Amino acid sequence: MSRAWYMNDLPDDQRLERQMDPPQPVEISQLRELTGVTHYKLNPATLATDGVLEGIKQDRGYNYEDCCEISKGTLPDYEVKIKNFFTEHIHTDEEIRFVEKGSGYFDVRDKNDRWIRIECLEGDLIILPAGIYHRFTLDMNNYIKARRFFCGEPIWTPHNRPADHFKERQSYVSWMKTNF
Ligand code: KMT
Ligand code: NI
Repeated sequence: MSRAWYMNDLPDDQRLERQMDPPQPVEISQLRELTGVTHYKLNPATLATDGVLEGIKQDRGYNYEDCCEISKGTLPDYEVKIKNFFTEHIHTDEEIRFVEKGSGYFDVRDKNDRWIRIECLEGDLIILPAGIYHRFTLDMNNYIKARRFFCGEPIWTPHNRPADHFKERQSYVSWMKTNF
């Protein structure tokens, strides 16, 4: 997550950067107040021994973990899943992803409903709050391997937009208004 930017709405390949013209970068330090997204940059070289990820998991109560590898050869129903990941949706819980290998883009709506594209690279841990409208795409490298975390029994169900009647959506909107 070295970079984020407001993205254009052109019907180009979803895996391109889709920068505005001229580009409108978003400082990573602004990301939280604009969207409520939390992120950590971890060091892949020391990850196995430095205890940083274990500390975050403990603090945030992430007691479930699995791994998700997205590439044409390894993911069953690849085309369908790629399409579903990129359909705007919310979840009733946080979406927590740690990029172990490869890269991709999480697009999130800011508080004015504009798309911000967040680049996720090796070592990035991204936490999308419950109720935020978002989507995911691979980039032109066509590969990501991510760890998924959850508090308790995982629920991955996406609720496609419009999903404004969900209480988690309403809580997200009022939390943003109150805090940022
Ligand atoms: C999701 O829910 O959008 C995903 O799991 C995407 C792949 S994880 C980087
Ligand atoms: Ni999602």
